[in-house]
Amino acid sequence: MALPRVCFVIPTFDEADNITPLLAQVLETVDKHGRWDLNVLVVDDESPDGTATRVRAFSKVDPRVSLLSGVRRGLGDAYLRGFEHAMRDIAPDVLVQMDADFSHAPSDCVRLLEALDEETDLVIGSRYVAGGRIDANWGLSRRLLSRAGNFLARYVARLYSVRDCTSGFKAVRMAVLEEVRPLRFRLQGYVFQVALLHSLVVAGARVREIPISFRE
Ligand SMILES: Nc1nc2c(ncn2[C@@H]2O[C@H](COP(=O)(O)OP(=O)(O)O)[C@@H](O)[C@H]2O)c(=O)[nH]1
Ligand SMILES: [Mg+2]
Repeated sequence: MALPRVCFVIPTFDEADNITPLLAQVLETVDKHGRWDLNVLVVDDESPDGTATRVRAFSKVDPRVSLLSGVRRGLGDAYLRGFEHAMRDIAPDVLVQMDADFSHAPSDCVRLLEALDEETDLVIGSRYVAGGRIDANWGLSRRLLSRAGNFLARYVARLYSVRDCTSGFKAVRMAVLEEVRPLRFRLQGYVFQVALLHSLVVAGARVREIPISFRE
């Protein structure tokens, strides 16, 4: 039987120092399990620090990594371009969102994928369930913003049952993402995550959260 095809969509802006070690670690840790047919799409918005050059160099050595370059129109726009491109060119069974700056640990990738079982359509890497952590470097204002965003999402957008509505570390079944296509909202960071989650929940996605360690 063919392995489930997974595509990581990783947005980058000025991540030249992070992207090579991040790609290497994600590929290594996921490959070790041999349970997924892995692909990575980096969505870079003409980062002035030359992130794209690093990604191109990596993809010459490992063609499972590819690059989508575009003009900078915010994080939400980068994700949507990435999702559409991945669906068209890679046609994965599962799509994963992950940051490039090591906020999301490559060592958490396997648990994220494993949690996407038969009863689950969307796995959220969550800072706000038991066992979830945020490192001490995350300043008070960032913590408050994150808490406030989650409060609004949970009680205003009626996503009560989800603890971390603004997480950018998720694995979603393509079949469910297809249900909510085409996504048209062009929103920034946190709000994009809430809008995407809201669409998926309204479409009937069965959600599960797993604890992660979030690093600044
Ligand atoms: N393609 C693209 N990536 C972005 C943009 N802004 C941020 N990113 C990337 O998105 C991820 C999360 O961004 P970051 O600034 O760390 O968000 P924060 O951790 O919530 O402050 C990182 O991998 C960034 O490099 C953007 O405008 N375009
Ligand atoms: Mg970050």
